[in-house]
Amino acid sequence: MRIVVLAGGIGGARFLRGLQRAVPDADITVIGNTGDDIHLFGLKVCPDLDTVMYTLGGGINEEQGWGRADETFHLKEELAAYGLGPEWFGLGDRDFATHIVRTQMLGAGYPLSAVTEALCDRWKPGVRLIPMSDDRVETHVAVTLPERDPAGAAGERKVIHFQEYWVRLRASVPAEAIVPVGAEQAKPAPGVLEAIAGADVILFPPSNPVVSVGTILAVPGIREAIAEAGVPVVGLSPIVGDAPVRGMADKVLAAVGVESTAAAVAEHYGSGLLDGWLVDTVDAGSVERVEAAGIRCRAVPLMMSDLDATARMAREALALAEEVRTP
Ligand code: FO1
Repeated sequence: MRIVVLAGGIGGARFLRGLQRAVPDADITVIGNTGDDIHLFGLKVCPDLDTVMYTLGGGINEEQGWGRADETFHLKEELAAYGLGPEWFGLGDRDFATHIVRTQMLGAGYPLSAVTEALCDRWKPGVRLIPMSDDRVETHVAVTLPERDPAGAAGERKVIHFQEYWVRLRASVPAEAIVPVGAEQAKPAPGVLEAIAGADVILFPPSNPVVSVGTILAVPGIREAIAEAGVPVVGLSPIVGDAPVRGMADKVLAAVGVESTAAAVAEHYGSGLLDGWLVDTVDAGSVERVEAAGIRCRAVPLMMSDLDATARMAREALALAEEVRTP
């Protein structure tokens, strides 16, 4: 079975581990979000691609869901000693090696998709990981700076990099606008449209529907390819009981005028894209509203508490896909 998954960071990576457990013989292609990418110390950092690669390759820091296990931060400390910022983004020594290899290969002219393939040669994630685009896309967020913020005057309106909003500000102020800079000019990376066209099923894991899955869909051609693929598209809600399971998805959902509920996220994706939607059992009351939006809906446990629980979720998603598959 050929499965295509649009994945962001931590939630997407954890779901993929359960999917691999559920269907070990499946051919899984992951289209990875690159809108979270950031250039630091002259290096290109790809948080969502690395989180998938490390999580499935066995190198992830399990508690954090990002960065490497057994990490040290000597390089970060030395850079700070020289006054070279930013200090708010925790790049570890082992992680730096990934960014140095990536940046060196990009500098030699390899596209991000080829670089990602080369990095995966080491990590062997067991899926084909393709960035959504080889072109630079970086999500920025418009905010009104909080009091006494070092980045500017209190109350000053500013557009900052997503990572600064997410990591330095901890999404503590509302996101007034979310802008995937460069998305309009970006082209799907080689293999992306082919994978979608050749899929038997397409899954939206419990990743952030705005800054992860939403950014992937913002690359011209990807949303259309999925809508026209003619195979089941099934998503799993990242919102359980009106709150994001992890992260701060509610902050960015508000920015695009979507309430933080499982049903609202399904409606946000729309029946033109989604054929099926899984909500958690606590949100069983929203099944009717999702079905009224033309999207088949089932309520099943959606907490990825361990690998078996995640594998069960993946099986439920694949079962729903067969239910909605039109001959
Ligand atoms: N997230 C944090 O909350 N704090 C960090 O210091 C941090 C550093 C970091 C370094 C490399 C990397 O690949 C990810 C990192 N993240 C950090 C997570 C990152 O902000 C998120 O994983 C995604 O961008 C959102 O899904």
